[in-house]
Amino acid sequence: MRLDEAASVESLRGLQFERLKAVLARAFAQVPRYREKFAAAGLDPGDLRELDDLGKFPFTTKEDLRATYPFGMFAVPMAEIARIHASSGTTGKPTVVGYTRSDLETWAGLMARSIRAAGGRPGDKVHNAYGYGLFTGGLGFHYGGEHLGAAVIPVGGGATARQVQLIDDFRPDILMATPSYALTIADEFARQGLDGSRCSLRIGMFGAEPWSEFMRAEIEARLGLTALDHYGLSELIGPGVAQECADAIGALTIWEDHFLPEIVDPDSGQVLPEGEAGELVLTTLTKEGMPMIRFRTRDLTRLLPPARGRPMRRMERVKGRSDDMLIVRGVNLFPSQIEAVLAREERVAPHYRLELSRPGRLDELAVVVEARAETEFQLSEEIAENVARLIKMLVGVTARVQVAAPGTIARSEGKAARVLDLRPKQ
Ligand code: DLL
Repeated sequence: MRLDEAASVESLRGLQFERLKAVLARAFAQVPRYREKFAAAGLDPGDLRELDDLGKFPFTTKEDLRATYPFGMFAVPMAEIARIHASSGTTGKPTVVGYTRSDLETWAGLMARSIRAAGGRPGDKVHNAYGYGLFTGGLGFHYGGEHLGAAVIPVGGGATARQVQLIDDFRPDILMATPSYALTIADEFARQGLDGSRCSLRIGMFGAEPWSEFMRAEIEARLGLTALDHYGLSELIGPGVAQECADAIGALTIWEDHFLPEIVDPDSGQVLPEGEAGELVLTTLTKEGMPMIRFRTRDLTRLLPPARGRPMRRMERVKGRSDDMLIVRGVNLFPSQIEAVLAREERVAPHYRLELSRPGRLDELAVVVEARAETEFQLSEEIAENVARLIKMLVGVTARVQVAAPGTIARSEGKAARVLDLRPKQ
């Protein structure tokens, strides 16, 4: 059964239930790890009598993938696996994911749907600056563009001067990149003496890392395009889970016919009522190669009602990951909160670095932020004081702020690394 976009909520829930029953049965029958975990919880797939029963089933975490490394979560024989991707974890072994041929088709279809929802059309030229290789971003967007009937330019990440030259010469309509790399490209336009805001790009599809309205405004102004958010993760499929649609800006529509979302309390794991903020938990409804049951994403967001005339719920922009949360002298802090504060000081650019140290007994937070090119150097002290005051007032932590010269903070070519935690490990 397929679902058209204007289907009712009831038919969507019906489809989800049918698919969920099948995926639980497949996971139980084919993956020993699921069988053991279900059994330990005293459950089998027959205990799913309605959608809400999913909450009784155990979570899957990165730990499960690590314990079964590399292929233990696959639900089909290797002969049926058509592609393997991996994401480099910050600790230990990478996370490995496998796709059947039919999974690859589903994925391309979801990416084509995302590009169309962003305003892309067959015949558009897309400049794909997501990294190709084991990372899911490059190939995920690539096949989605082809599936839609667009002309895909497989540039990949890096060699930024050449990216600008290609955009200038090939005149693409859509840019696909991490938001931090889109800013790096915008800077390179300026460095080459070109006006990025007059380039050919119409739409940007940005994701793979948290970003903010501040960055959206900056990217839109400097590249003259509409910047839309795209969310996904390797364990579930890669990119292709949720897309901010051009006609429903402000939240991302979750492709709920393929992924079932829940929001849980990150500490207790309790399912939270709709609308409350917490950790996103996702279940794949159609993946064959590697079904994921109640995967703890660690991403913090909330579920919102569907946009008018659509059945699929939306999610708020991801504010950060529960494991990215910094605790500075007991105060919880997300890098995105600092980014939001920087938006209030117009003399600084959205390039920053947070450095945490503990010279004595207490944590110290240093915020290094870049001045805009037109900011006068003599003002840096005054700007630093103002930013420190705003951080204290709005976030509640004391920070030492340093305003650096334009272009001095390392630029990203993929996912930005903005936090340097130099505190001794406990
Ligand atoms: O980053 C897949 C992807 C590629 C998504 C290209 C969007 C565009 P991973 O490398 O496994 O997969 O990283 C997944 O990145 O759990 C989030 O923490 C973060 N993330 C992804 N998209 C967003 C977003 C890809 N739009 C992890 N906003 C996820 C905030 C995001 N964080």
